[in-house]
Amino acid sequence: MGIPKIPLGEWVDSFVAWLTIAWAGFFTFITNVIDGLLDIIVNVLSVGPPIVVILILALLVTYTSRWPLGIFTLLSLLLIDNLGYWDSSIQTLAIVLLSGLLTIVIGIPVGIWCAQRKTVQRIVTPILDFMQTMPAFVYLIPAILFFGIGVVPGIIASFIFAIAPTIRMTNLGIQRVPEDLVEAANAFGSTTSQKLFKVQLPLATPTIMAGVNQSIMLALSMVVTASLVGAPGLGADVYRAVSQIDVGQGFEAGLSIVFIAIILDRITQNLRNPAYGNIIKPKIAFSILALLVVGTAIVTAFPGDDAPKSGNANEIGAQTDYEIVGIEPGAGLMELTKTAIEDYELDDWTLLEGSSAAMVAELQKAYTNQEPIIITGWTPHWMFSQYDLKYLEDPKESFGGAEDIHTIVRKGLEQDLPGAYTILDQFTWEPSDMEAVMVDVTNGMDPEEAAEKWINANSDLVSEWTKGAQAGNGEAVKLVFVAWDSEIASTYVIGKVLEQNGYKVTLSQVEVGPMFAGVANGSADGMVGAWLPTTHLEYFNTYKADVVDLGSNLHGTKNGLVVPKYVEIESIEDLK
Ligand code: PBE
Repeated sequence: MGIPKIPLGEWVDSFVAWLTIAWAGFFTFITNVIDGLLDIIVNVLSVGPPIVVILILALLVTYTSRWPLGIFTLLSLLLIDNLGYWDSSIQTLAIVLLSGLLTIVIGIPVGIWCAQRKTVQRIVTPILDFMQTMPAFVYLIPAILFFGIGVVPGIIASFIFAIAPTIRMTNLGIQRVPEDLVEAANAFGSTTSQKLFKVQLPLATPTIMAGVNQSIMLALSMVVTASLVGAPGLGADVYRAVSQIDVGQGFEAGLSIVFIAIILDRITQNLRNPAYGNIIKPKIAFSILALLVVGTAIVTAFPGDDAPKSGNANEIGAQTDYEIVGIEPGAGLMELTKTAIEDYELDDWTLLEGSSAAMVAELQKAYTNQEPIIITGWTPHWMFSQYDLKYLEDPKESFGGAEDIHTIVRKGLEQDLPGAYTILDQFTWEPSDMEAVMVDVTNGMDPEEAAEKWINANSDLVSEWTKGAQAGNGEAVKLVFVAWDSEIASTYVIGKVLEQNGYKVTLSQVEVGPMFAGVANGSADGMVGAWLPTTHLEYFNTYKADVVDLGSNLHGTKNGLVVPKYVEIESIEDLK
């Protein structure tokens, strides 16, 4: 008899669920503060034409780190602007600066406290180890529930991930202050705070700054991860490039991140001893900079003509911040939504990029609080049985009509594994079948178990798929899928059926572009999630010469904008 599984995951789940509800007010407050601060930074950075900020940054780098680096800054930022990544760069810079600021404001005091009290250090050190080694992705999950999707959970996750070096190095720097200096300060009768501010901190500053520098670099390394929950900027550009296999865009956005990293690194490293500090006193230089920043912040905070968007009081727009909650940037549904935004001239609206899971979390949160929300949705999906939802009417048919989901396999599969090929070819089911699996998975059943349960309950249908197929002998079959709830269901079911027929099946979860590319280049044997003729048309056209289309496995899907029934609009036209 084994020891039953400790329900650790469930405990964490219920704790987070409790926090989400009990602390809702607190989280809203934090969200507003961070959003507000970020807005200020973005406003300051995007005041005037890009060249102004570029010149100021170049001057700042020149001042701290000599002129060659200043020229490098000038050229690299001009290149970023030329490539079209300036706006994204500002977003990224703002996110990193804000996470950096938070790590300084919170990290340095905690570090000082650790240095002063051994007990505190003993408690904080293992917490820091935990925070740094727990994969940063994990923080995103509760962060979405607490702060919604967008930039705030990204900043919080970056902050948690990045704060450790600042705390550690502050602690270390203060402890490393030579004992005799501290004793001398004691002998002169200094108070604790005199000792701290006049002796310990000044001597520890280089070490502390090294910690801050590391924290900022770590925050920058989080930008791609943060884009999974909807944080905008260069990270989102990279994520989109991966999702769509756009090598060029990936390189350009990645290069921009590298430039920004170099610039931030040099500035923070040399802040204390500016290269030209003897020409202009650091106090004067940084006072000018601070005045400039604060001045711009104040000016931009009171824009004289804050005209309401589109001139009329669009209620639903105001309530949802003119945001439509999207999914993976590469999803066909995202392209369709962009088309819809154009067709209906919804110029004020933004489509948030993130993931299907983040979208569902956001829906769940809004639904619990009965708040308005607009999401990109599709059928078959379990959310329609879990919540009272409706599609917004689409009189312009931007989202197209009902579609089929196709099975697509690699070239040569028919010759190599005729049995597996036949099963994949004969696989076909109804939306209601798919939904049954999806509901079980949502309610916490393991997808494999849910697939098995459905197969056992539908053996007649399954035997039609396997009819005439020669059984396998342990040959490997690799299926690829995207973590859309619909595709999780179909892929696990067909995977299980193949397994029951003697194949050794692996399921790989990938992004949309890689799903098609993987089958086209033969690194995967097949997939059952190609939505045609509309949603995945572009991917299909790109790869159709290198794949075999086995036709439809399900008919009657739907894409569109979805809202809870309590939201009082009926049509996409009402968003205008
Ligand atoms: N979906 C579900 C996918 C296809 C399957 C609608 C989110 C997409 O938009 O690409």
